[in-house]
Amino acid sequence: MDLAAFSYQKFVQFALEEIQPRTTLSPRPFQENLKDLRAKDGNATLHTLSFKAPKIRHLRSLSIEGSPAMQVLDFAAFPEPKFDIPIFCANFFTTSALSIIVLDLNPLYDVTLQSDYKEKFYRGLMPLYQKYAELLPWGDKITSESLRFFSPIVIWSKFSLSPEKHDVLYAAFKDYFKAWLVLMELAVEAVDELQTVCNCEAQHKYLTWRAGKDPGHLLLKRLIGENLAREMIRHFLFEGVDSLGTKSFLDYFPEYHCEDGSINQKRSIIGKAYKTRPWDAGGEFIGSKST
Ligand code: BLA
Repeated sequence: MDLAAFSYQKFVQFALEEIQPRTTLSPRPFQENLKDLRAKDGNATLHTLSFKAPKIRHLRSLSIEGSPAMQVLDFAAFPEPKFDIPIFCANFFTTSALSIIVLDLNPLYDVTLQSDYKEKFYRGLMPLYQKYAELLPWGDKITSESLRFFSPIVIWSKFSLSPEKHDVLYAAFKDYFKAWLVLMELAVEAVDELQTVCNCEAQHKYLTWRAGKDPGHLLLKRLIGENLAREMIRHFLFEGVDSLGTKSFLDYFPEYHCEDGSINQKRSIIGKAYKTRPWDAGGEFIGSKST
């Protein structure tokens, strides 16, 4: 597919139009130097948007329109910690040869361990994933480190983009975002202060993981340079990583500890991967790892 005619902008447009009647979005100020950027190669452009709302701590979007043919969307919505709603996550990396797709309502709590959280948010949403199971099939091996941040409805897929696939992905994005909006609208504030503390830590753990290990970092560094990429990651994409909690990457993920005290550069330490979808149609975890 010719990527020149293709863009993720309409995904972002849809999300903003859909959310506006449902809450009050206000722009969230962020560093001037992270606003719309041009990559060092002079070709790719980066577009950023950032908002907050009463139940949403941070709704932000980074889209990259690149050359040679590359399109990226990293769109996420992080709830206020008083609400235990999942994190909306649309993460699409597309070149003319391959698209790598993660679309999910990322759980705050590991659903393989906390079945109450899974029941609360995902049981009713299983038909949503089933709608796309065949059209956007499991994208082969995914590390167990990433999997623990995914829900039973995750769309994890890899394919070479065609106009048909693009339409399916757009439909899936719309459905998933609408489903997330319903959860957001229904959410009631935690009455228990301890619940808020737990939600806050869970979100901080997620931000710490992605600020430390997101697979896009290398390319981002290549596009805008090491320093700006670091600022983009910590002050924009995963903003909150330095303020929502005080634990460090190694506090949450001690298995990455190197003898000299540094963080192991590898993305996966456990070295296990899920080659097939590890949940059944009802959302039960059925495992089946491969190394
Ligand atoms: C690849 N991005 C990936 C992969 C995943 C994700 C699973 C496949 C490689 C892997 O399994 O590690 C996304 N991983 C996630 C998400 C979570 C997670 C969303 O654990 C959530 C918990 N991606 C971006 C941006 C860029 C980008 C901004 O968000 C580029 C600027 C690129 N993603 C990107 C690239 C790859 C990738 C280049 C392939 C790189 C590789 O596999 O090493």
